[in-house]
Amino acid sequence: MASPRRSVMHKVLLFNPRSAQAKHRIPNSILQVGASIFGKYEFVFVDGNLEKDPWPVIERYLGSGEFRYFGCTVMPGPQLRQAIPVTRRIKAQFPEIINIWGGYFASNQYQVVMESGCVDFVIYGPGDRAFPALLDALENGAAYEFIPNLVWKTPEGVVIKNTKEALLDQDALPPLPYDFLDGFYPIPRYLVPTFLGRHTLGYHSSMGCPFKCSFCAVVPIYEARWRGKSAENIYRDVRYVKEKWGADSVEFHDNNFFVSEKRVREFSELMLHENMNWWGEARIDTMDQFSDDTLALMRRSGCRMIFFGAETGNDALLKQMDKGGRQTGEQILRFAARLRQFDIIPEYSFVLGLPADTPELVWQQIEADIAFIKQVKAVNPDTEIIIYVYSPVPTEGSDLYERITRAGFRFPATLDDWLSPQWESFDLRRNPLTPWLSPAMVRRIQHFETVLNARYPTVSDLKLSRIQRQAMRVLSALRYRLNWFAFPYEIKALQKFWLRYRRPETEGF
Ligand code: B12
Repeated sequence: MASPRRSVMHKVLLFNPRSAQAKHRIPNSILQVGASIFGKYEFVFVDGNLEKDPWPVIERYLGSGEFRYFGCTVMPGPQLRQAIPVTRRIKAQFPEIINIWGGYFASNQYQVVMESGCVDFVIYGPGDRAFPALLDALENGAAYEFIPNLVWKTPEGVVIKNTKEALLDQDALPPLPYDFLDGFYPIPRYLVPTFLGRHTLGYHSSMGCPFKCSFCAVVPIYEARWRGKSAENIYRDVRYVKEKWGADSVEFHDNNFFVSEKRVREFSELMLHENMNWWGEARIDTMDQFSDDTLALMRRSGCRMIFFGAETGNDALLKQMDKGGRQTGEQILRFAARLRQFDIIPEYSFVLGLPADTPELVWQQIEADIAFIKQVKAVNPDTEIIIYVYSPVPTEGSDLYERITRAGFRFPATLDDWLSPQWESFDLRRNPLTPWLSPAMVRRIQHFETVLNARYPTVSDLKLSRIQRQAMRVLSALRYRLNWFAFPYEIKALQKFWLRYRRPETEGF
């Protein structure tokens, strides 16, 4: 196993809590945080996804007396189920250990995290410079008050958020320590079968997003900033994992992989002869500006499917969501048809159940969104549809945030409240604790989704045979045509007992 340089300094444990997913992607968050201290601090990785119970492993490491720092990445939802109890237990059993959290949940909810009494520091946003700077300061007893992207607490208990640093040049970041991770968890275990291939690599090539959609968790952290690695650097990493461990396809986990047409073209050209399928997330209005030539090149280079936040067909709502004022319902439909010509599958995600002034207006919008989704399917039946029930994120200052606060929405007041079953499903965007949505509205959305998914079974479910797909299609045809979605028990029963159907929106990707 390759090992970072020995040092007399204290060691660091980097933990990726379990996410409720059947297939375990490479833990890019702690991989990149590890890169930031590689060669400077000794550290170990613990991946909750690949440990039956991570506690004995963590306890053994921390019990050795060599460690002083516990770094944990946290996104909302299932990861909290391990992140909170493990961090609390460390505080109780190893009070000398300094607990540091990072990632989207820690960044957006830093106040409750810092008030929990078990987390000592939060890095909000990128940790590439902040994390080593914090460790250096703690090792040397130096001041950390001016380290950008750091949240800390005064001895009086006041939570202080330092300034935000500019996004770093992503090509200047240290290389990702794949070989080092491989010494803990063999990389092939992370190369999972997907619609794209048998050994799919998850890769993250850029930070942030240049847009300010008012419902999106990326906005409070990145404030419309974006920086990406060059096409050559991405290609170099992809090739490395392909050559060494047999990756045959790539999922790009960037918030927005397709910000720069130039970068996409360069990358596509490099990938032309690799025989690897790939997938990423984009914006419709941005990609609609791409030339036909670029779209054709992307497809030739292996781009099979692209995820887009379509959100809704209602132009006024799109505007309220701050979708840059450029995306329109007409464009969403036209673009679905355009991608069909290039044999690239659009994966459109919709957010249903946004607040409105009266319950009637909320209902009207839900019905309009359902009708619009059916229109998309009519224009391009291959479009994959992903439906989310709207879950607020703390985008203070946006119209939408004002509106939901007025409607009585509040985030949990303590860290442990996030562990309650209602809040966990809130994070999964299934059962929002949002006062403007009645249970009947949520049911209508969910029942429509069941019928839609049966009428058009997702191509990304590898387990479904042709006959199974056909059975679902036939069973749901009438309901779909007549908009008769209520209580689709016969479809549910078929999915549960015969097909063990996969829900793309909760399993992710
Ligand atoms: C990969 C991923 C997943 C994977 C997790 C795989 C794994 N490793 O275990 C899976 C598919 C399981 C997943 C699930 C969910 N995810 Co997710 N996921 C992502 C995604 C696409 C990439 C995360 C990543 O690897 N980033 C790469 C690293 C390098 O970036 P980073 O995490 O930001 O790390 C940097 C900093 O944050 C910081 N940092 C991070 N961790 C730490 C730790 C320490 C100690 C320090 C110091 C610093 C630090 O430093 C890093 C380097 O600069 C992000 C979006 C994104 N592009 O980041 C969404 C994202 C984090 N997910 C999100 C959500 C909501 C979910 C779900 C809860 C819901 C859903 N339906 O998607 C589900 C949970 C369901 C489940 N089944 O578990 C949201 C979070 C929104 C929010 N409110 O905060 C995001 C932002 C997507 C979005 N735009 O909505 N996800």
